[in-house]
Amino acid sequence: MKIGIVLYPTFGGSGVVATELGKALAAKGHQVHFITYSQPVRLGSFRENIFYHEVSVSDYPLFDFQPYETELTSKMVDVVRNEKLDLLHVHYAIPHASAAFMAKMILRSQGIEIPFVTTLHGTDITLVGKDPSFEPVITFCINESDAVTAVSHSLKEATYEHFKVTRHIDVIHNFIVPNNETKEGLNNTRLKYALANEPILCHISNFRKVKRVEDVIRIFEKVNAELPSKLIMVGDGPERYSCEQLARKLNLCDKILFLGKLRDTAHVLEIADVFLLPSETESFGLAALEAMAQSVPVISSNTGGLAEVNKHGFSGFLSNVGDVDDMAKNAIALLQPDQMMQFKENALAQANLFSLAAILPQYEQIYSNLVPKILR
Ligand code: GMT
Repeated sequence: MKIGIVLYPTFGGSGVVATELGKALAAKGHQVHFITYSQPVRLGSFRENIFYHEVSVSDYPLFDFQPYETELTSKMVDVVRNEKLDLLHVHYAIPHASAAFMAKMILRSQGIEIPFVTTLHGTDITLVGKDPSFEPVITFCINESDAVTAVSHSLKEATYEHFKVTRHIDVIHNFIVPNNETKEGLNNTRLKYALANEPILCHISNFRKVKRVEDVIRIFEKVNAELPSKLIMVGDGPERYSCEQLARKLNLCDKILFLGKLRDTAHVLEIADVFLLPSETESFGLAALEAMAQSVPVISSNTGGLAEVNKHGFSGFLSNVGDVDDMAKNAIALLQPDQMMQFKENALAQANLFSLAAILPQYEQIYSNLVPKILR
């Protein structure tokens, strides 16, 4: 099948899922055309069956705001027509689903029928999408998509709750990509970041308000007071500065490392003992799943879809949003030597439920329902 994938190319979870999905589809023999404004962070090097079409946004002086959605729509029309795509799969509703609808209508006027699948990732519904100014467009595009998927049951429910959506939504969870690298030299790397007996706590995000990164520091302060440890912070965003200031104020600078953005987080996770994700809302929590896939148990809030990923008392613990005391208490409990190995094993077992092998056929099934003649 020839599939166009429209995505945000950044470090955000929706871009990661879309890119890894495209790579996996290409490895299975589908032809995949990524359409976005810069090269997706996780795309990596040259691979068979993968094509990348860049949307360039013109800088015409008349516009105070460049019309990205229009340029994206034109690029979708061009790629569908010239590469003879069978289907478009757009990740994140705004503005990808509305651009896909417009592209579909333009192509129909030219005698080309193209179905499009919309995957809802979270903030397009829970934060941005709830803004009343977006509501009519989002509702319309979801209802007009040929298929819609949400990354958790919780997100599906939130979509029905906040929008006048009447159509069916399939739930397809985020997934992990198998990592076959050997973990040689792990102890040496670990010793560069922490003393032999010091646990390493870790947080990875885009440092937006929704991630409650200051809670990460507060939790760490409490854990460190009882169990001397280290905290590794990965990522960057609007809240990083205030977070660094808090670390200085609490006199924890020699205990907390801010590494900034990393393309590949697996190597950091390999040396971590606990992953902290105290988000205000989280439709799924791909970062938590990626941690568990490296055998790192998760201390998280119990919001959104996190309970579908992190199992309380098994792969980690869940607490109410903002309850840093409970999160610290739970982190200390699972860092006890008699508990830690079990939680690490459980975390990996839980992550394996979301394997690529289990999730990929669910997307392929949706595609084949829309483009039956290709697969049958
Ligand atoms: O986490 C973010 O802020 C990025 C955001 C995105 O859209 O790129 O992530 C969302 O999509 C991920 C992939 O489906 C989910 O795993 C994240 O939970 C979700 N983020 C939120 O709901 C805050």
